[in-house]
Amino acid sequence: MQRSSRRQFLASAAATGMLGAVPSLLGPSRSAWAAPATTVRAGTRVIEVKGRPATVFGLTQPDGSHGLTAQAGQRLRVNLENRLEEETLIHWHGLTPPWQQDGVPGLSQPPLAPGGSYDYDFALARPGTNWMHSHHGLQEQRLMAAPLIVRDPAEAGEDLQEVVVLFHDFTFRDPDEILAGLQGAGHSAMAGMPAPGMDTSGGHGGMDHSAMGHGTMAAAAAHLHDVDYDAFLANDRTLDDPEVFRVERGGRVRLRLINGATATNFWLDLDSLEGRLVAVDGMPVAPVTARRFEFAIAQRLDIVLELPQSEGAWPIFAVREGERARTGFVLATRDATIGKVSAEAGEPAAPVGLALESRLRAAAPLPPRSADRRHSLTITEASGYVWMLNGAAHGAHTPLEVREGERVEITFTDQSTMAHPMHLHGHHFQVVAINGRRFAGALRDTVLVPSGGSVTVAFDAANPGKWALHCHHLYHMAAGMMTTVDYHA
Ligand SMILES: [Cu+2]
Repeated sequence: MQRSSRRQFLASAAATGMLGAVPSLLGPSRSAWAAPATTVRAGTRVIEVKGRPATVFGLTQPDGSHGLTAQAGQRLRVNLENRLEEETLIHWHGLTPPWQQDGVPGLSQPPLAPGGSYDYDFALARPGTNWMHSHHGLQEQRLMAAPLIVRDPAEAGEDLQEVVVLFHDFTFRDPDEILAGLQGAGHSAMAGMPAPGMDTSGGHGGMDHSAMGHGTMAAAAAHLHDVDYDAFLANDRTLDDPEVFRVERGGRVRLRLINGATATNFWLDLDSLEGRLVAVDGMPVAPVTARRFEFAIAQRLDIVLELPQSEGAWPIFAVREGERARTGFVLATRDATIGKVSAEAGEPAAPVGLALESRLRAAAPLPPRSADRRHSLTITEASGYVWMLNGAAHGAHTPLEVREGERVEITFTDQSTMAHPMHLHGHHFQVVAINGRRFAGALRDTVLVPSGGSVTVAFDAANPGKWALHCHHLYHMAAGMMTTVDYHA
């Protein structure tokens, strides 16, 4: 893009209300989805964070709306335009397209050159709260991420207000410098801790495995964060100026929540309200009622609220694990007074683990069947900020062998000092064991594997292609933590 046209784009972005106060992330509902294709522009936007302007990326339709809404049973037809001065490529997280349209550079298709465009066209098999984000470099850190909501036509008549919120961890720093700092300084957050395994070839070097198999975290060695942030965002806003969704007294609300953070696990905190968790990663679960929900990187939570029959304002928070820092938004009736909400919780949030995961049960589990094939993936780290699966960084990895039609199980065993949100593309897996204890857990696409723990997932190999399987912590993925599942029809 020419510099002048970029300036015009920013000016028009400002004119259409994209500076700071976006009333809603999603445009009007698109009942006439069939034709023509929707244009989505990968471009830049200016948002305001803590009183400072910040140029970030965005995935914006020509009418200014950020993100997409579609209908299950129809086709996703998108013309993706690259309006940046660098390459990009967008992954439809939670959808199961043909693998050539999955948006992973170098695996599904080449990255999209500046000024170029790609047409995507595939069937939307199921409804769900999903998202789309860059899978190129570290662009996701600069907010190349937006909601991708697939509505269920069967729910169209329901008296249920939809509230869509994408959470993010924000930094004014250059993500490339953050990664270089992590690689150059070793694990700065781990100073004073026992050295992790130094054996880059095997994955059994030097780690103390004493916590394995006991269902406990490797608490002494585990750490929660390796990147510091300037702010945490909910639909681009902080709690200094949160988005306010107007709701009806006694109304029913479906929260569609997306953890779009690159390196932050949150606790979703309903504060004074109780909510019914009805889906994770867009896939229905037997409802779980609670006030607080573990919410790992890249996961989604669909929570139904029955609001009180009174005027009121109800803040909803996402608290960074291990810290008091939080972001959020507010539900408020028309005449309610909205007070100031602190960006700090009263006390630090606990680490995010698998307490919720172990309670989840898929509403429609996989048919019972013994595994035709079992893979194990051991997670290790090496000095210089190298993160590996089975002792190999991406590029040196061996693709996991699978044949079409098989029931496949993968056991992730985490021998590193951090938890890792593991994401499989092109499929939904069922969580079937935690630390060796079997159960018929949730169907989803991203599961957290805690330090010192193990998680087994099962899936049916019904979507042949070349699929990424990786840690969704952006810097871990960039530092090697990705392998592939590759099979043919
Ligand atoms: Cu990771």
